[in-house]
Amino acid sequence: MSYLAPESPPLKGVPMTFAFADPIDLQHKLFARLSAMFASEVPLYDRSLAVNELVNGLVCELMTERFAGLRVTAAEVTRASAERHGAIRIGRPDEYRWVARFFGVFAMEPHNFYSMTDIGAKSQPVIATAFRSASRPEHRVFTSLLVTDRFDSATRGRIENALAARSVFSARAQSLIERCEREGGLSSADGEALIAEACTRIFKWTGRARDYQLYTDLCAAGFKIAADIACFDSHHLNHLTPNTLCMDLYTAVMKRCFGRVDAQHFASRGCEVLGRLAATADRHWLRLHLPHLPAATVDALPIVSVEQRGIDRLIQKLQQRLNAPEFQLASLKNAGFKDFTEGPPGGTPVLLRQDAYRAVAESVSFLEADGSSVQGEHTARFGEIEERFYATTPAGRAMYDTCLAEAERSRSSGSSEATDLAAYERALAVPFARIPKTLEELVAAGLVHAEWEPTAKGLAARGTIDTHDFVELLRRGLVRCEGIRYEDFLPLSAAGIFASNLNQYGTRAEGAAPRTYTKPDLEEIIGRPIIESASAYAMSELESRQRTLVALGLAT
Ligand code: OOG
Ligand code: NI
Repeated sequence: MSYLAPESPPLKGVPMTFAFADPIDLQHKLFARLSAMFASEVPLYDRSLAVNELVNGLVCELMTERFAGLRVTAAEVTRASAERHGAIRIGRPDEYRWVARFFGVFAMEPHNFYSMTDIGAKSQPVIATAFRSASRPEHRVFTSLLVTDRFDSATRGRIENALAARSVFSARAQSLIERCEREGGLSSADGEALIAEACTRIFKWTGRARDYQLYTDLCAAGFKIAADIACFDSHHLNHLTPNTLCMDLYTAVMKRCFGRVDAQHFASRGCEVLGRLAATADRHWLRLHLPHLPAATVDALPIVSVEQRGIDRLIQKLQQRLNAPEFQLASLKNAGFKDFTEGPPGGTPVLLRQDAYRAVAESVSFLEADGSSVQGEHTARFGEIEERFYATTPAGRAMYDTCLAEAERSRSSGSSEATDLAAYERALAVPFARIPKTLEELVAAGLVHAEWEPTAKGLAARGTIDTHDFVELLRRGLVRCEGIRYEDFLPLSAAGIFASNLNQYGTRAEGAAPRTYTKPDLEEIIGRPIIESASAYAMSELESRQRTLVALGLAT
């Protein structure tokens, strides 16, 4: 797909009209290439993609049993599995601005300001935003910036010194970005050239670092995150996180692949998880997880109850597939899987759930100032997975935060869930019981955002409707709604992930007077405004309500 540049000024030597590549197409190419790059760098990631696609395929198969007449093609499973987010950590503000300009070429704008500096025990010396498209958010990159004033002045000086030496964006990459900004787009060839810069230089893991002494000093002082940034010479991807259609099944499969649970234990967990999904997945679940399915198609599908036999058969099929050599992850170097999933418990469809296999030690060659090199190891890159649910309203978010805090409190009061998954899930379910489990209830309680539209029945009743209340309109079948998917991040979940793979719970500020960073500080560094996604979700809901009222003759 391509479109003509709007009123491009005729440039010398450039044809009067020329086609720019569609930035969203370029974005898909960029992420497919980055994923291939990361898969060749990290064997476990490559295998986890295969696990994810296998699990997603099985979930879709379950859905074809639950929704009579539903068909999901292999290509659709691949597409649902290809959505992903990345995470990178940047050292200098000027580098950060280049990264923002780079993502601008791919129609990815900064969304939300996250400060990890003030979140209690889990704090890290970074601030961040996430780059994604506002309207087609299939790929995102959580991009952190190290804030060096959190360190004592000697350490700060050493970090800044190390960072000053590197240049991650080549002159070629810079000029392609400048051309895109100047001309309003890039040709396919230039887009390809910039993607090549990304995959061969900017985000590539080189296995090379500098200054072993600084590296070991930073790690010993508890600043692993700073070591991960300051001693390396690229913005290497920390992780690339695919999207799962069923978190609990994915984690169960991964634990089996790592040899942490045996086939029998897996079978019972698998049946439990699939049984729960088979019993609860409604049309909203389907639209949320497979958004390419048109609403009218989904509405026309009769829901049938799936028998236990059907579930057992699916799990048996999965077990057979998992015997293939490519799923024997225990034979690869690994550090196992996290014990528990971050976020709400399964079946509470708000925000997002995340989990991960732990970071593996990778060998690194440190180049010293005298030209010699030292062999070392670095443990930072891990394998995250996520499942996305509905965007909360401010009231929903407050309730989520309260539930999570309560869950944390009961966890730290020493109950026995250390490694017992069943006990952990029971304990987590208690505080979260007050969050409803279906979209209709969540919407009625004002906890999540939805997009509204009139039904045929509503349009037929135009002129006779006596209420503006959407919950009542919904009850009467005059309108329908679809939950808005949460496309952003959660600092506490992120902090849990940082903590588990840095093997370090958090870091204290040691700077004399560490400042508080705000959104305008990061906007100044980036040179463009950061979009507040909470307002964007609220605005889409409001606009859909207004359109619906007009269509029903209740507003003009
Ligand atoms: C980023 C952590 C944030 C997430 O999924 O919440 C993140 C990092 O580890 O650099 O990726
Ligand atoms: Ni992540």
